[in-house]
Amino acid sequence: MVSIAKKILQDHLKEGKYELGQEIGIRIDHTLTQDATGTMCYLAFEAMGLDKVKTELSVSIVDHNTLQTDFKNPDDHRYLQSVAAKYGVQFSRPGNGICHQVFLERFARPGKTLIGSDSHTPTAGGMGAIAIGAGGLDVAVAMGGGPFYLKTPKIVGIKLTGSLPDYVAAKDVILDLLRRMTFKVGVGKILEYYGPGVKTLSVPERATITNMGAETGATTSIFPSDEITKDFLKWQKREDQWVELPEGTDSDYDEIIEINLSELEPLVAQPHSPGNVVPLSDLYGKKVDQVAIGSCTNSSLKDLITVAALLKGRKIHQDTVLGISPGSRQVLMELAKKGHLADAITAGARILESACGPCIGMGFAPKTDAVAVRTFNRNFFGRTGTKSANAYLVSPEVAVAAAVFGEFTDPNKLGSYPKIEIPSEIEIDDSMVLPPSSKPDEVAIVRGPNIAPLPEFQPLSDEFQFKVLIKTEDDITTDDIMPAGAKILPLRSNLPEISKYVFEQIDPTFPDRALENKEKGGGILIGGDNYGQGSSREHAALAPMYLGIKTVLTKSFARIHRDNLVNFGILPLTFSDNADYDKINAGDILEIKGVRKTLEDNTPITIRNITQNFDIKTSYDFSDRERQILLAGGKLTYTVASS
Ligand code: MIC
Ligand code: SF4
Repeated sequence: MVSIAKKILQDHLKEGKYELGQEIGIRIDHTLTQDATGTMCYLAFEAMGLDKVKTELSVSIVDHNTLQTDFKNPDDHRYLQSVAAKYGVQFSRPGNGICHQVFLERFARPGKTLIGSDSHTPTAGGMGAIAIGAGGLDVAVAMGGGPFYLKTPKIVGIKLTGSLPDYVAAKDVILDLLRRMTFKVGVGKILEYYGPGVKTLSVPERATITNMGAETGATTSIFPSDEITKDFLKWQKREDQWVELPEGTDSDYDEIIEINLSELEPLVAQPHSPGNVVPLSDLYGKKVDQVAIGSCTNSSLKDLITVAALLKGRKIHQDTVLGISPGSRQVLMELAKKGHLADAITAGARILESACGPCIGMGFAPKTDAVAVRTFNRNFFGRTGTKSANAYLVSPEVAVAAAVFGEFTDPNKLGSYPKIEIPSEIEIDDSMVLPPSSKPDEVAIVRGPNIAPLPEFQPLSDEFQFKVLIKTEDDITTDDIMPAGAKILPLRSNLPEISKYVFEQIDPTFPDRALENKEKGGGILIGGDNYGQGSSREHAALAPMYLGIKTVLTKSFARIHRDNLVNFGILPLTFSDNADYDKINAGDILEIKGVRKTLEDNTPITIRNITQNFDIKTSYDFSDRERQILLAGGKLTYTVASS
């Protein structure tokens, strides 16, 4: 037998040889976009000049930019709606829910391949799909029928045994894995779950685990498709879409990690990293100012019925505020119909929109120096919208206990674990998903003033002399490079404007310094390990490109960001000898000569430090295709030229 992941990848193989570490191109069945990355993605799709998407299914979901404090968000929504209608894309309107939750409920199918312009696309792995997060440009190319390229991954078997004790949740499974793997160890791997513990987990629980698998750096995570998957699909009135994907056995995996669910305890990821995991008991008694429940990790009907059941008959602590964002309109409607919403509101919860909301700093920011407890997947510095706040990531059960008692505490204090009842039948109402137009020629694309055109892409120059504009530490996130939040996120469709905020939280002088230097040859960024971890936002590559950044030289890169840099014609290079990292100073002038020929010959690039007079040897692992993309000045020029 082979693992499920290998079987799906091999069934979809279009290019390359399935050999560990070798680049393969796979056929993509489904695509997903959200609005904050979607506008750039569809601008790129438009530039490709095609009439219609070529995938089996493409869905555009509006869930990030929903605050609508002025015209910008609704301009984006209208643009996305018109583009979807014209090019054959399903459009999930604002209010319909968070992209991954909506996709899981209404679209995900076992055995399919999905790429999405959001790093938590692996949520659909809970349904047995190979679901991978990517940059918007990669998604645009896949919508145009092009393959998606990745290195043949290692398949790691995560063997689940036992069953979860009361008050220990699916969230604790992935937090445990993060604690063990330390985040970023998943790079180049697919995490595939198997073993007797699998059948104790519902599809939404599996999806919580695959969702946050993104934080390990893994390419994706996947569960088998079994009777439980079939029941979930039946519940969603999509039973005909079920196919069985039987779980693998020990010998199918390159590596095995065993988790005994019965031995787990509630866990917490402390600031400012999802990998900074400790037992909840270490934090007992610590005061909590804010609790937020929701996000694509923990906002399913099961999660929120549990939350409501725990809140029923109680009041939240007077020093703690509680916000709940249901994952989808379907979840919200069911909560409302069955009285769960009333239980939560009576307890003092504030019901927020079915959208990303506080997870990406779009409202509900905590107070100064707050301890914010969240059921989300990321707690990066500044992401709550309040720089001095400290965010902790927990399960919904632990979050409720914190809201009720005003401190981190043992959720058993809430009494015996509630027996919850998930309605056996729910109403399926897809009226907030607009199908594409039957008369696409008549659809005009609506471009409000917030939709700026894509920048021009130039072929790679042969020689650069550039300045080190910033030297960063390890684990720089794409939130550090291109922050989100209520002020900056609405600028996602306007590159010149959003570029003014690059590295805002680390060095607000960066954009001006970069622009000043742009005409003099541009800049180079120096980074440590795992540079660009986190979100898939290609603005973390596009905006630096706009500011004249030509090269990023680091100890190592996170996968999606590295690919985004290549896609926008910025050279992602790594140090051959990490000792050189220490020698370089911000402000140094560096030089690369004859880079086109070096890339064509696939030989190492040497950078001269002119200021300090020494050579820096660098490495890269570009495939032939990636070298062509870089030489062409990015993937869009490359794709248009080669189609
Ligand atoms: C995130 O959780 O960081 C985001 C916001 O969903 C991003 C996408 C984006 O930046 O638009 C992601 O996860 O890829
Ligand atoms: Fe939205 Fe947060 Fe999920 Fe990103 S992680 S898709 S911001 S809910």
